[in-house]
Amino acid sequence: MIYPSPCPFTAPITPQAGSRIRSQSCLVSSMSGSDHTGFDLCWVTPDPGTHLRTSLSPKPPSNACPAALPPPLTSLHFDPWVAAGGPGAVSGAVHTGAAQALCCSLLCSMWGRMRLLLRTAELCAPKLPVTTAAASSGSSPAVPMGLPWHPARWGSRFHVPPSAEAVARPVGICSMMKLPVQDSAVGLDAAFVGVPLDTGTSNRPGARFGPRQIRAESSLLRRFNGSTGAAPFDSLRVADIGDVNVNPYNLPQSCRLIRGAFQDIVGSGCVPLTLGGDHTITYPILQAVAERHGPVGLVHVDAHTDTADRALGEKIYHGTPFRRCVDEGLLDCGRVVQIGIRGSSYDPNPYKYSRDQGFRVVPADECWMRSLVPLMAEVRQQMRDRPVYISFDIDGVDPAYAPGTGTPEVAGLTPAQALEIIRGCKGLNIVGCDLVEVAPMYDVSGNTALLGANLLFEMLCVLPGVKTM
Ligand SMILES: [Mn+2]
Repeated sequence: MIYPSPCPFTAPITPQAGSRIRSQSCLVSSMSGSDHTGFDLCWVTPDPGTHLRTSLSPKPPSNACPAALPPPLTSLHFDPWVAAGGPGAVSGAVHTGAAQALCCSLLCSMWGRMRLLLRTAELCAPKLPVTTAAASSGSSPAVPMGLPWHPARWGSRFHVPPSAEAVARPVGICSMMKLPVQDSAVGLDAAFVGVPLDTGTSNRPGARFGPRQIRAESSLLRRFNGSTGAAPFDSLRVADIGDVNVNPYNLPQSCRLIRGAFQDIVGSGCVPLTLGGDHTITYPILQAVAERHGPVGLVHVDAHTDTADRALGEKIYHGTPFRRCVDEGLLDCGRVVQIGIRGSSYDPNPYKYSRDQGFRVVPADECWMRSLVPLMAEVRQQMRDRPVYISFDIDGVDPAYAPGTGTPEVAGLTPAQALEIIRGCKGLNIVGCDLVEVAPMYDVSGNTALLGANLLFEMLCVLPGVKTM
């Protein structure tokens, strides 16, 4: 519901501005630096189910307010669905397409006015049913322009990404596939979760921004996998559960935080699909996964084996996760395959450690100009029906396709081979997946993050229980 200009900030904004500004808004604090008035808001958009309660409500930690923000640009939108449906957690809701309106003093001074308007919004919120045609066809319901939308299931029993036939692509909170955001994995079969940590990076940093960029590019993804027929959102309850609150100043502590977060996720019976982050994060994730499932098989796609013992005296960084996993007995070593390995090395026999553990190492040059479908048939035999984890380092793919990463190596896999690998995992007992090492700033095209988003969707499509239409 769009109110006619209750404030003087009415200049139009471009459709793309919203997600970009949201991405940058992590820098903004909760308190106005000038009058120290707190606010308690939830940023919402009027599309179904995509509201974000956890990141800004209740009050986020605060320090300074940015000194100067560009001029605010938008009119106010109120979403009566959130106002009516979530007043316990959210005392009000406001959508501004522009986080310039996050200019704290502006919000603080406007808050009384907003509350008044929200009460009005609650009173006049209409109920919009999903149409019968939509429920039977799976297509999007017709939604009258200018009215708020209720959280429709788009014909499924579960959460479904909104179709761009009814909700414009740039509309909505920037969650993975614009799925609803929840603050825990309870009740979910699978969850997208970000781990924005890159303190373990050895070369170019930046993977801490991977989750945000992957989410942004994922707005292009649609609900069905047209190639395989997979219908994950008609099969599983899926949501985005936000990010692990890592400490970029303290890598060991971050590992403990990640382990704890994933103990909760897998403990609730949910399969995590993780948006990295550098590859360090797979070590604490596998600690939590193995705690529940026992030593797991591993399908590991990467340019590097990530089995170094230490660097500069440190045993934890993004070159060591699988050595640490072996040390702690987290892997069923006869059921580990490493695909796409290549590049120069410090050791004349760089795969010796892996092979001594019983891993199968498939160097990239054995994959060149071949279909990997036969390889994956062998991998399925190797994995049998026991628990398997998929860890996909985007640098396994050639830097021509995925330049946005920290340690690129030439002559890697193609995106088509990456799809063959993941689709070849269908039928395996997959208990978790990650997609790591996307560092968006080295790829102005966004293609690396777009590929990462697609690979995560493909992982979702091969999870146990996903039906084929
Ligand atoms: Mn790696």
